[in-house]
Amino acid sequence: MKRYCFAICLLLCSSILFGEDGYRLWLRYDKIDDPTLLKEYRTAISSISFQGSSPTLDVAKKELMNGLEGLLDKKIPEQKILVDGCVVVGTLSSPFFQEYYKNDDVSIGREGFTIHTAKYRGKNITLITGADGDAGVLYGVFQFLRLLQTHQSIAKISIISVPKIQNRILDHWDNLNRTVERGYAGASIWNWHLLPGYIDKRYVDYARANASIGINGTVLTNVSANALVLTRQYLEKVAELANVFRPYGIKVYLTARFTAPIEIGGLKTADPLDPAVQNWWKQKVDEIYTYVPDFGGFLVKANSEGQPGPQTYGRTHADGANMLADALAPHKGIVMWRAFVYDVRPQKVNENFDSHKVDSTAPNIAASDRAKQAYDEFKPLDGKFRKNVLVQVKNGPIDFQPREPFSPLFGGMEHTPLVMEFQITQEYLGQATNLVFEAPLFKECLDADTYAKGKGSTVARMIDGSVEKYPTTAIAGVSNIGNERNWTGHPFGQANWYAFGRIAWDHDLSAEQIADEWLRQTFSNDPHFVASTKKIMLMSRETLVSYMTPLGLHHIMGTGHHYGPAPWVSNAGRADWNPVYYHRADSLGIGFDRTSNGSNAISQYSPEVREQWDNLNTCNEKYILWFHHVPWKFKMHSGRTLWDELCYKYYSGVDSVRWIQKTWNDLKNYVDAERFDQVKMLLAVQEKEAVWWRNACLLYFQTFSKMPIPSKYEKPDHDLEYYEALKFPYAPGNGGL
Ligand code: GCV
Repeated sequence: MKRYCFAICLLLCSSILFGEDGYRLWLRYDKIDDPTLLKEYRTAISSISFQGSSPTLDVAKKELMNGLEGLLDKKIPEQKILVDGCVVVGTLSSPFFQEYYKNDDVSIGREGFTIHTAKYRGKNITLITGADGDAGVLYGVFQFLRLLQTHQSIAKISIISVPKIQNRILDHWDNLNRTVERGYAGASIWNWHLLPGYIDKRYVDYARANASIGINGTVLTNVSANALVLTRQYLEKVAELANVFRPYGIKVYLTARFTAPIEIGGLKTADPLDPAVQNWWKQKVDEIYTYVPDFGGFLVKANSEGQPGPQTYGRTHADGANMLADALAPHKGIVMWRAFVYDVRPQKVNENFDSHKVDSTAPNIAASDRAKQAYDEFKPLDGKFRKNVLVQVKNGPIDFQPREPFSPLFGGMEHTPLVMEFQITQEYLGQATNLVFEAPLFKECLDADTYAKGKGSTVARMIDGSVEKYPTTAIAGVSNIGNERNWTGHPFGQANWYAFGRIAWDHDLSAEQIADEWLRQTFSNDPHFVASTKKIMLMSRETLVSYMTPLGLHHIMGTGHHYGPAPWVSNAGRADWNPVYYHRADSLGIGFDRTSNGSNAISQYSPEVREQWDNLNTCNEKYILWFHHVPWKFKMHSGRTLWDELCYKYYSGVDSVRWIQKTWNDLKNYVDAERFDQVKMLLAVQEKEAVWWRNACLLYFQTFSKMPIPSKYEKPDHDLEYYEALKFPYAPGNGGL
């Protein structure tokens, strides 16, 4: 009896310990549940042989051994001599691979890898080879484990994989007090107070997860920066994190507050042309490198949303960036200088702008276009930056909206390498309650053709150095990670972290493939489960666009916290913080006229793009209200009037959420209870929020269109006043504001 109770206790404890709480992300390494495949894998993998040792090779070995032990449910021994089924792993320069490849030219760059099967000296073996920096080996190991986790055949492998972009970086908007700006997954994972003495196991798992998808850089701190992180007290903490990440091929970067020389350096100015300021930064950078010898460099938000910058001293963004670049250059560090600027300085305004006949119902709006400012400020600086400066540009011209056209800067800066900045955290995409798979959003932007150097000059090719050869290329994603047990709050938020890494490595991967591999590793390889859930993921972004901001609408969310709809807001601190500024609904129509008759933002694009979007009849309808002020009765491609189309979109968005809910419910038997219930509850919240967005927006826009919501649709269950009165004083994500 005693023994029986003990066994039950053990069973309970192990299920508590290893419950599917999401902590293991996509690196679960559970036993292969297909007996035939398990047998095949066990035959093909009998032992491993690591050629050499280094901190990176050692973590690669540990990962491979742990992974194989879990997946194959048996310990795989190390072997010194070559036997059938041996997995031989090492860098190209190791004696084994030198001899194996002899004079072959293996082009895998600095971080690439190859995996292939071969018959060598009479033995059937698998070879995983990386470039000499070692990280390639680690990436190869993770790819090999991915093949097993996604149930691929490993009988004949022939893979060469080289990242298309050099620096693949997560940007944390984490503050030193552990709040996370636009973070919805708990507190910051960096426990600054306990560092440097206490190394949370999560730091290692963070590094493993990033390395598994090829992320090789992390900006630890918020772009709205705190100079304290540059003090010795904090640099000691930063150094410890860098030590944890180094074996995983991950470099640490920091955000530089422009006025740090004043705030922590005791200087009277932060003017970038002042020699004392330049010297201060030089010494500060030298000091940082004594703590972190492979420090990556700085990310800077300057003269934007209250952050100080060179313009504060009458200097340009180039003056500011170059000063930091000069300090970093001797150490091979880089500056990522953000183009997300919309300062209060007066802007050039097209005389015709706002001249469309607005009537008295039109809200009072400023005659400017925030969508133009980044280009207007940075285009004249093209070619004026040092070689180690990259300008970091958000994917769209405004601010990570559910849908934006690509930023015109991607086609406009011929002489300056650009960093693509995506937002993984779902500030405007339902935060941590909505299931939204972002790969389609990333791909839509990267695959868009800028025509800057003729057809095929896609955004991806403009940043990856294939159109212009740049010494450095980079892509960044604003992290959605927090200290919640499952890292991202919503279990499907993990897919966006995963998708960012995979796309940063290879922007030619399809959203479908990424969803497929993430699902297989994170949940199950069951074909029915994978097919159904993949469908959910692939439709989820378009679904959200439909119930939030269809047809090119944008920036109509709640003020400050950005939670929920608030298209009626017209009293925010600046004109361009107001939703009414962006949708411009009046009795004649709705949408922001950015054509040549309007703000002329369209002029910032290449002629081929301009031609398409400038004309109301040829403009892709997904951007129509981004570029045009469209009459309510305008006939859309569907044959519906604009107003009816808007109703159709909002209603179909809600219908799709309901379809997703139903599809998920039918998958109960395929998913562990914990994550099934979590997602089910969150989908119920999402459905409510979708209905809220739909009703609030349609009721508000109806006050201008004066047209009925077609009777076939369910009626909004509240009136507009009800929605306008809703308040959310403690909505999350506002940390740092
Ligand atoms: C870090 C948006 C967000 C801000 C963020 C800013 C930026 O405006 O709402 O929270 O600040 O973008 O990217 O700098």
